[in-house]
Amino acid sequence: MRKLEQNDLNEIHALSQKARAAILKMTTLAASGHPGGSMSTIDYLLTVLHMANIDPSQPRKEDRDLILFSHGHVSPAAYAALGIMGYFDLDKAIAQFRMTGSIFEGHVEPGVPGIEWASGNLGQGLSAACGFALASRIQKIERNIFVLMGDGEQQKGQLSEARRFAVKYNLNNIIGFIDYNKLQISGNIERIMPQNIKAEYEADDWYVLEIDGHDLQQIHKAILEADAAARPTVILARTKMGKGVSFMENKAQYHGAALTEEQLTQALHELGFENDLNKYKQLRTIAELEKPSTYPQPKFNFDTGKPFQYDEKIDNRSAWGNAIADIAKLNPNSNLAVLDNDLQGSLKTKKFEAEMPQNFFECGIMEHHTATMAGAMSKAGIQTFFPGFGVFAIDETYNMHRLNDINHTNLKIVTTHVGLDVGEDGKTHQCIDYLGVMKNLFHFHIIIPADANQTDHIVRYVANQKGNYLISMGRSKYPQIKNAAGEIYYNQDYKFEYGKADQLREGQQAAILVMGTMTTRALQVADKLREDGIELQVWHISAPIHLDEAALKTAAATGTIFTYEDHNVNTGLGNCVADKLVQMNLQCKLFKFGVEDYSFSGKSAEVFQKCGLDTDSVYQKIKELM
Ligand SMILES: Cc1ncc(C[n+]2csc(CCOP(=O)(O)OP(=O)(O)O)c2C)c(N)n1
Repeated sequence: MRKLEQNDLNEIHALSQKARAAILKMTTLAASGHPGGSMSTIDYLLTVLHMANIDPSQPRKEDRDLILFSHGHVSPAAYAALGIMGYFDLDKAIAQFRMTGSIFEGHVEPGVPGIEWASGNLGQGLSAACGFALASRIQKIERNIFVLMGDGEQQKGQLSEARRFAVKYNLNNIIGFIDYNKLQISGNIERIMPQNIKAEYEADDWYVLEIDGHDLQQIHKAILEADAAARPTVILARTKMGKGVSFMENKAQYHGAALTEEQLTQALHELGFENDLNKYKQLRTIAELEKPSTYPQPKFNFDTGKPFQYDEKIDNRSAWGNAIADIAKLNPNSNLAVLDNDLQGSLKTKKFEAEMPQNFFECGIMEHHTATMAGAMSKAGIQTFFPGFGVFAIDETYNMHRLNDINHTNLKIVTTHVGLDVGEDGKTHQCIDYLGVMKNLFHFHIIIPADANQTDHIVRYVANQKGNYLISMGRSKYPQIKNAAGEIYYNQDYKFEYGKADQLREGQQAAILVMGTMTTRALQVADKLREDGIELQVWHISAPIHLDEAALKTAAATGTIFTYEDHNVNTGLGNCVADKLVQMNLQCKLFKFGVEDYSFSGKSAEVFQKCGLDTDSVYQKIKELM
């Protein structure tokens, strides 16, 4: 950490006044934004930028310290400070703030040089810091990770999850700052939600320093102390919202309100500047938008070995556990990690832990934290697998994955217990919306393996992919899928291709489209109908949001498509197929068999029967419809 002299502090003081002027100008120009918290944050932000190991001319240099903004609404402070440090032209940031198409968005985005992580959904930054810290440890990069947070933000529960994690795994290179201005949108933090922030961090065994957040000497000293501390440290910086402009100070209304042009003139005068807003108005009309800064992409090059082949009845989750352990064995000391939320036995990750104990992280029942942390680790270049039951790793954590997706992470989510196939746990544990929920995230690939053999191929395939992937599977043991000749379909010669549908049976009278472990049932239905002389095509759709057009054409040419799934019938495979049929202008009848309400707690076979989704019911329905 760079030590500063008095003349450095004097310079930072002058720069912070300039930054305050920039914050006010950009928010007035955009007629929106968050000047209040930006002005309380700016003194310690500029001090951090002067002390950290960073180089504005190489914003993504490998061993840089990382500075994360958890309270992404202080984007004016971020842009003002980074512009002043030379990451980009400050005038452009002022002129382009919140302009449509500009990188200087309302909440921080990694398209801006110097920004590491998009935020705006409060409460997630500390988890992201943990993810970057774990990644640095695995990659053997020594660095500090600063994370800047609000005080109102401390009300979010995910922060307490992150605090515990940071202490459990000794993430001593995390230095948190809390902008303790005592105000949030609707007024005083004590009135909105009483909380003893200091005591909470101390109770979780953090090292806590409390300082005057506008006193540069105190800030400097606290950062040095935090750097030397053998524990994760948080600096509670007592500040004033709107600091530096008399009529803005300690006024909650300036949390999220820009000054009028008259107010701006007065405020700039107090700060010692002229109002030159007209210059920026002009720049805004002729602005050539800054191009987004690129973020280093990881290169995954794991030895993925040889696929296992299963002949017996086995569950997909065991196949996933075996495959990931095999990859770990073949790639010791690599950038591969697996996380857990107290479900290791069910999720079959014990073999992975035995192979790679240092890269297995037990995160407790803290899924929100884990989802964000996993995203950050993956962005930093660790091939991160986040396994969980569908209801926890998808439904519970959807918003974290949404922010991960916005951050262009490389996350690999592996969910088990999707569909009705969860044993007797009942409706709370039946994730019947995994596809409907996750297909909203534009950069996710969704893969639903048919059996254990295909699961093995898919896990090995995904291990070398960039970007976000979801692999979803049920709980039970199923026989391995066979072709019409009775041979294993997904054998060792099979090659998984994302988006390619697998034709498992031929037929001309109709087609059944199915995904995941429902494939076994669909084959039973088709084989029974064949005995009655009704010949159905059976297609396994492993990538329902990237449907195979050729397969759909062939299926539609029969005149009738049945979709068969243990997913919510309104948002699942049937709807993906319906959409695509219309887009491709294919005409045929479409019948959707799926889950029509929250279901029952019982033995899988009985649950399927009660929902009308067992093979006998579907066989009967198809016979009636043909
Ligand atoms: C999860 C979440 N809930 C609500 C909001 C809306 N919101 C934006 S800022 C804010 C208040 C934050 O207060 P604080 O952390 O004290 O920041 P300051 O007012 O000091 O800038 C709220 C509720 C949000 N961005 N994220």
